[in-house]
Amino acid sequence: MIWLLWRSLRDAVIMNISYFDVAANVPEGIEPDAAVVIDVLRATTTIAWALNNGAEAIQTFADLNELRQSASQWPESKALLLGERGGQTIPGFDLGNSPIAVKPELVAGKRLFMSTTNGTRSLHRVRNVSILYTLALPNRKAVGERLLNDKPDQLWIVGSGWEGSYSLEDSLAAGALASFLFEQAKDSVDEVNDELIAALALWNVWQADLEGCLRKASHGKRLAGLGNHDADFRCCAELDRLNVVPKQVELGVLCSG
Ligand code: 3SL
Repeated sequence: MIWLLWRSLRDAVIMNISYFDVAANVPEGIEPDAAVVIDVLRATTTIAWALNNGAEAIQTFADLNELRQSASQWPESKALLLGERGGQTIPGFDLGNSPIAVKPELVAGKRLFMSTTNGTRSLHRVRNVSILYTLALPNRKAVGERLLNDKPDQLWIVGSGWEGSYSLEDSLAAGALASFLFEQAKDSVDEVNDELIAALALWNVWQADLEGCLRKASHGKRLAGLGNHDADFRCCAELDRLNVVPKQVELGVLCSG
């Protein structure tokens, strides 16, 4: 009887979802119960694939000197430096920020020390939230299912954008996640802000052509201008392919959890 009462109370909890398109728009002075950070092109897609392919953990940094200092304390054979500035591999780093480069034979068992232009900034902004995941289109369902299980009262979805500006692709993925949560548990979720309603509308328009949306986005055009990124676009647009849930396990450290 008590068990049934507890279960119905638990199921009645409403997950209040807000979307913030860039780190600068995340409110100051309050914390949600859970946050999900998105950088579809390409940091959180790379994180999902690296953990899926056996990386031990991904440690993220905004500052390159701090990154090099931390990596130097790790056994060299177990560390890889990964990242980009302006979409290009950072000089001296092992890998750029491409999800197709984090192959199992390179990353399995390794700690990846990562810095990117925008994605790591958003992660840094919500690093104190007690449940923190990263999401891309390939692991949308896996993260969605985890959230349905966690049942946070307040959930913030945080996009990365480009240098402080809105990005179409992160908002598309925010809409993809929200749409999944509404489909699975429509009486237990609620949209708190207009940004989330707009993200859902964007998802409804583009869900049949995800790669088209990524290519239309200004950062998609920027990447295409840097050279052939066809394989990256295909990989970043692949919905629900991976079962991995990147979770922050200590400040700045993401593991498959
Ligand atoms: O801005 C970021 O964090 C990156 O994902 C950008 S890029 O796609 O690697 O250029």
